[in-house]
Amino acid sequence: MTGKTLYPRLEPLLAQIQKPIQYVGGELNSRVKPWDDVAVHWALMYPDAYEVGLPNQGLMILYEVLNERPDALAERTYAVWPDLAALMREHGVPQFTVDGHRAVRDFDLLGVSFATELGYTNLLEALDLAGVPLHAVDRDESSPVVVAGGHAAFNPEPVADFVDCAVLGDGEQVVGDITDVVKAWKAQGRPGGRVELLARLARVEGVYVPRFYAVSYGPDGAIAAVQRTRDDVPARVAKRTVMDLDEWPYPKTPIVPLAESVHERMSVEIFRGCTRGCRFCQAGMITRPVRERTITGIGSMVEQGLKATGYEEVGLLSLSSADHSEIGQLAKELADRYEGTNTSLSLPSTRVDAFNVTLANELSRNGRRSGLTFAPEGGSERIRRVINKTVSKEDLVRTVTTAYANGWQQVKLYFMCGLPTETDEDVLEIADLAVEVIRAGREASGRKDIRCTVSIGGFVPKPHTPFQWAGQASADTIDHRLRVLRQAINADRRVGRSIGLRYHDGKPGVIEGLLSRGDRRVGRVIERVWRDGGKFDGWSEHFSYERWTTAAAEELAPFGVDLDWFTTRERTEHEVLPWDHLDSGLDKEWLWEDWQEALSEEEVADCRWTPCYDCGVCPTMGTEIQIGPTGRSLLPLTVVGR
Ligand code: B12
Ligand code: SF4
Repeated sequence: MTGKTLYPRLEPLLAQIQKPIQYVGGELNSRVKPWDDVAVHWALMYPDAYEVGLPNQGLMILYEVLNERPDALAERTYAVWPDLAALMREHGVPQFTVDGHRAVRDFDLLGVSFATELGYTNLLEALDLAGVPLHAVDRDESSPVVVAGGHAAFNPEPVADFVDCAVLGDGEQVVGDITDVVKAWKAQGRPGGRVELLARLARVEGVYVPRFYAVSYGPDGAIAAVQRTRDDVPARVAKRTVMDLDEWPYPKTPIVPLAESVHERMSVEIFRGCTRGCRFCQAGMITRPVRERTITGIGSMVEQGLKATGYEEVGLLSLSSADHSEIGQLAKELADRYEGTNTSLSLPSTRVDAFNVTLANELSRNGRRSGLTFAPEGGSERIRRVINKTVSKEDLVRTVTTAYANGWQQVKLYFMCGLPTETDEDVLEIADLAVEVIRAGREASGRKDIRCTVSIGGFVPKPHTPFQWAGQASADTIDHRLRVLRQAINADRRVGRSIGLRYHDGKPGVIEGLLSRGDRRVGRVIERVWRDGGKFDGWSEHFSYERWTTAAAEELAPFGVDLDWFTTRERTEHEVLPWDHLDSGLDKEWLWEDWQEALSEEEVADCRWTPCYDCGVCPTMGTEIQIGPTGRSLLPLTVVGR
């Protein structure tokens, strides 16, 4: 019987593993609906451990949207740690959902959220544990339709062999459309089998079915063409965009994790999209245009969410939260409303801007002023012009100093290393900056115990950004620059001991680069790595660079390409990119111009406040920038439990 609980078989295994709590389900606000009451069953997977996957905002939204439908149910599944996976294989227990502990292979659909490409091997592991054939073409009607979504799905080509569909863009509406198609096909007695179902899904806006598109390659190894193999599917697949966020106030009842997780607070997304135009930022590019939630909408989500969860901290999230047109008023009114209660408010990392310190001060009225995070991203003013994140050194030091003077003890600064055109000197300026920040901060605050943490990530060029043509810096280059930076920071011990340096070596970034800009040929590398034992590639203790380089060398050789070809090679203007048939709305010509402007260190403005500069998104997608101020207010205030 499908949909039956596996818990009696799973429970004895839980006693033998670490952190069993993550597999038991039953969290506050989680749901288990009766299997036979609904027509369509979704399993939703975040392909990483529970502690990372549970707080994922995207899946939490889809879980609720689907479970609100009377004709559908959705349950969650996460990547299983190797200790339990081994026992599951030994005892024949398949991949299961944590809600009803039902077998994933019993569901009609398996939706997988790819926020990062490093989750690909975990998809293969889950499919194998589930007893679902790895390759989409080998699946029959008894297997769920595997649907990829999330930002990485904007280039799903490396996993094209393993997924049945990829969904581009916002998921709130499209999951409903997919549910309708599956429901109708089942009610009609499954006409035409799996292929007909996939053909119907391929006609849903935003849904890409890779098997209906054939890729050919030229003698230089680059793609010659991507052509559809059926007339009834679109030549290019366009992304979905939800235009009125107030109509989608999800999650209304966020799930509260049972075990420790990376994000133990409630999150309210205050707007979606970003037009700041940071050239490295895929999230900003593919989620255009900006769509704000109104201040009243945010107020009621905060209130309802706190009531539903019992959380005492609310994060006001977006890609650049201080840019909400009414953020000042919002911060003040929320701080007023929750003053004297246990509820604290926070913003995620912000741009370097004195206004943001004022905002953080306002929001922290109820809490401690422990840490503030800024993301200048580039060490020198020159490189910040290249990436279009312009802030002068003086402004940066002034802003951070203001934070220390206002009682913040710890400031975290995010940077990237390996950016296009970068030299050692650009990276060494990070050390100068950090030293100056500490010196000025000590002076302004009169304290010696202030700290600055410099956190550095290797830059990975991403599809649908102006840097999609860039050659990625090699692991050796990254490691060399990090080494000279560390030496420079440690050069002056009196200041250096107040500066923390956090970084990863350059190797995982190279593999992320392969998976980000790869094409279908990279699928063989992923499969080989998984067969050789690779999984949890986002975790340094599980990641093996050698496993990836060996697999890449062997699996790509027959095609005459290699790891460098996909990563450190700069692309030419007219090369067919693996994702050209997937439409994020951005004009390829505009992206190229922006890439050229990056190289000549020219900046581009934010179209929220300046005239449209024709990136292409709004006319192509029928969307528009949607910002306030609305002039509305959060008032009247509700007094909440003091
Ligand atoms: C903005 C952002 C943040 C912001 C805000 C988070 C937020 N809004 O949820 C802040 C700064 C707070 C943040 C913090 C952290 N983040 Co963060 N964050 C992001 C980022 C850039 C975008 C997330 C986002 O906008 N979410 C908004 C939701 C609504 O959008 P969404 O998830 O894309 O989902 C929509 C669609 O994509 C689609 N969709 C998604 N999945 C699916 C699946 C199907 C089947 C379908 C049909 C549709 C669909 O529908 C959804 C609704 O429209 C992602 C990278 C990325 N590419 O997604 C990293 C990312 C998720 N973060 C990451 C990390 C590590 C963190 C931190 C742990 C960092 C830290 N050490 O503190 C914390 C923890 C926060 C947490 N886990 O909740 C990692 C996760 C790594 C992993 N192993 O999976 C990512 C992938 C970045 C990275 N490459 O490393 N983050
Ligand atoms: S089309 Fe114009 S207004 Fe719309 S996101 Fe692009 S630049 Fe901005």
